[in-house]
Amino acid sequence: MENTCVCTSKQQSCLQEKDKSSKHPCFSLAAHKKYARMHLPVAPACNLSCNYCNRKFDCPHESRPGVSSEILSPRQAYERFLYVRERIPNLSVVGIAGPGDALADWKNTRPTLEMIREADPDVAFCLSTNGLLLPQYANELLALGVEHITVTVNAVDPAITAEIYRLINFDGQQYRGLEAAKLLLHKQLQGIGWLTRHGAVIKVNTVMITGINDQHIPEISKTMKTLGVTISNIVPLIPVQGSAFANWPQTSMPELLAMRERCQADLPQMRHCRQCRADAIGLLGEDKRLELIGGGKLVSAPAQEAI
Ligand code: CLF
Ligand code: SF4
Repeated sequence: MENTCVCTSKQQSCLQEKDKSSKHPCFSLAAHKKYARMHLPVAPACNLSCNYCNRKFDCPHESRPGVSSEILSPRQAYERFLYVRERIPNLSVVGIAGPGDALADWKNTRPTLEMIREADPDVAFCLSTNGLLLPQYANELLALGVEHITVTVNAVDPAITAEIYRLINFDGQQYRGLEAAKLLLHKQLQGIGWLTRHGAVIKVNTVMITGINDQHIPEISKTMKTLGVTISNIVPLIPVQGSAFANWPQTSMPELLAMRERCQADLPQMRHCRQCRADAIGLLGEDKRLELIGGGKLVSAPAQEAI
């Protein structure tokens, strides 16, 4: 059996999880050179304002900042999937990774996945989110067959969370400061715990921000372990022009590697993330999008009105 990245557990639940992830290029190190994923950029809206984000670009949680993406309608995304599936036989995963938040744009994410599932019962679904709406959609996600979910958790202490997010838009209201941080954290923990208990495979992304959450990351790993998270992906802060952290120091590779080593005892670490675009297609790090689709219509993801 091909196994997930680093876990060597022989427990039944873990073996089932390994099987689920055996063709997932992000959750399985062994799969990443064999199986391709495609992202469908159907979700431009977002309900948060992270201090490292400039909404002219993709969500940095699961994409490389600095490149604008085209936005597809659910129907266009479905057609793209059919087109790509014909040309990439080792396509194993369809992911929704923004360019905003997949759950904040559920009205687009859901029909996209529904149409694809109807045409293909086997392709795995994957989704990344900031987690604010996880409890709300967790049931539907599993019903649609989304078994791999990435949640960005940058802190488990609201005082630290509050330094990373400027504002949260939830249920028609805006929240700021500690109130916003507590709300986000509560929803993240609730959603992650529920999903792992119901069989989903969860990866937690953490943006390492020197001087804000860097010394706190081991605490995040410990908490995520207790919630049943499978793998951690610690990514560097990339200061993006126009964001609140534009002048913050970029996390260095040595700092990042040392932190992964430190957290490894609690959670397996992803080390092969390519911080790919919200419209990436192909093997990780070998994007086939231009070759298959051409330049496409490049547009900036619109900032959500309320933020
Ligand atoms: Fe896409 Fe993310 Fe699913 Fe992978 S990417 S939604 S888990 S299918 Fe993978 Fe790309 Fe890193 Fe993401 S290399 S940015 S971890
Ligand atoms: Fe930007 Fe929203 Fe992603 Fe935060 S969750 S980085 S605000 S797109």
